Amino acid sequence: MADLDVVVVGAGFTGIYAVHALRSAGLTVRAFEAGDGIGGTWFWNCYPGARCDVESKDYSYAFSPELEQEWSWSERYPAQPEILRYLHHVAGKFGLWPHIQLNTRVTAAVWDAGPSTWTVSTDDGASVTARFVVMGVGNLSELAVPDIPGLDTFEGPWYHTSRWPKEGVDFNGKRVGLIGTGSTGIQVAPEIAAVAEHLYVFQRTANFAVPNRNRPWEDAEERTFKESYRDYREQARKSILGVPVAGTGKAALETPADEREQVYMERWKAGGGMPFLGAYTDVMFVREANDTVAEFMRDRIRETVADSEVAELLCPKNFPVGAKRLCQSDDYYAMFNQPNVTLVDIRSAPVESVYPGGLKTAANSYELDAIVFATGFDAITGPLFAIDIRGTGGVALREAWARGPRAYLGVAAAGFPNMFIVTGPGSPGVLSNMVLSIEQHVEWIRDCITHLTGGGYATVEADPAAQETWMELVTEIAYSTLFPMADSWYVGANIPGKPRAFTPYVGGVGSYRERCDAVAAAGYEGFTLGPGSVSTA
Ligand code: NA7
Repeated sequence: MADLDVVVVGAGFTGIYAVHALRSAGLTVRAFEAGDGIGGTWFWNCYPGARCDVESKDYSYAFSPELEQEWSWSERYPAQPEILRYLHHVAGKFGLWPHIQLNTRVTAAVWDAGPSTWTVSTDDGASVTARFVVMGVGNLSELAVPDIPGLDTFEGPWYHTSRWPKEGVDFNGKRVGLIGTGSTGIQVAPEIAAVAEHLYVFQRTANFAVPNRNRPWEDAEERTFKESYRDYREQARKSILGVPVAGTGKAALETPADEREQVYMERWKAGGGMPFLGAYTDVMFVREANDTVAEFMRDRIRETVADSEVAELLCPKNFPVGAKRLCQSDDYYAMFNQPNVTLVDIRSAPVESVYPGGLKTAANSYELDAIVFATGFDAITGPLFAIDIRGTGGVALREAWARGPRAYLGVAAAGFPNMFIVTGPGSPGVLSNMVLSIEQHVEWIRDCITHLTGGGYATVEADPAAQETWMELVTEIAYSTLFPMADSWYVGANIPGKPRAFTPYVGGVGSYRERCDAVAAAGYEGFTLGPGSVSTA
């Protein structure tokens, strides 16, 4: 006997849809959410300038044509508050609030083979049992703050962008140090520079950033687009990254340089990152082809930033475009022309310590009133390891994955029956349009549970051999591309001591969906289904 059919961990895009989809399939469900609001990533990352780098028409649920038609996005790229409003609308429209428990952090999930249930414990001291657990913990929810000597002595406030005070921060007249120049740092920097007396940007690695060309979404444009939304979603489902991208169909290296330059310039003027990665067939496969994009982007930096030394320091040189998340900003590079902004190279002169009045690098000291860490996350595995997950025989997930994460189809780990991971390692997840991938996973999980219940099965577990074969395929595809060729959170390089592993499936969300569907059609090939049934209260 179990209290519930399914416990969902998290109430971001995954948890919200999982509650709806699983309840619609007749299951009893409860989602636990650590925050005091829904939204997951978009609840926590409320720093100024936070904005999605996938267009709003793509970064939205496709499961309900009615929702799709009734909701209006105001901008091409949605800002964090608007995404939250959207998720609130979804939760209200589909009656999900009663099934989401806020302010409750899941601390442990333990499999009990006897009754075939999970016991899920929460930080309020309570626990529930469930037939299934769906991990919707997000890939970027376990924040990383560098261990800098003396940080505890700093007299001013310091912030991590993903735990931004809800009431906001007033940097007016302040000297602010920003550490981190990834997607987040590049978004928050111009916002701080607009008000601060001085902004010091401490850069360890320069990143590529392309313009958003963000703009309001006009009513007429929206109306026309929405007429063919269904067809558009279908194209997205069959695409590589989960967003339809028009490529030239040609190889960059077989295209005359002037023609290539024209294609890149058109894409630069149109804005967005994915059109660059998909412009030519060889961009993410051949370094020399990728270099043509990289050099184009470096030229744009050089023509934007007035001080040539600063411009050169801002030019990424050591990794292919796209191997780190391609950042997007309309004003980051131009910001360095402001007199109140200084770029500090902490690659050549690393940060040594923080002292009460500021920060010291190997070359200089900087008097600061506040420090902002945009230093990212212990990605993908961090949020799962933060929960004491124990599968068959009491084995901890963090032990099972000590040498790197493994999951069959990126959705289920051998040794952890009846536990599903949404957009986990081995799935397109973080290298795709997350909302599209989340929906695909949730629907696959719903269908799997329905199949089990209907077929008189109590358990489903990934076979170790199928899992190994899958992860080998994931690795083989990854290493035929340039995606793993950077020290990024994609490979865990940002966390000291973390085993290096590139686990996203980069073969395309279309082919991934086909593989998942084929596994289901073959009676969940590669999974062992255990007989029995578990009743719920
Ligand atoms: P990222 O992309 O992991 O960026 C983190 C940044 O912080 C990056 O520039 C890092 O430099 C820098 N960093 C991290 N640790 C340190 C230390 N110890 N010292 C100096 N600099 C450091 O995180 P974001 O939040 O920007 O973006 C995460 C994802 O959110 C993004 O990819 C999108 O998918 C949305 P490094 O490059 O490691 O040298």
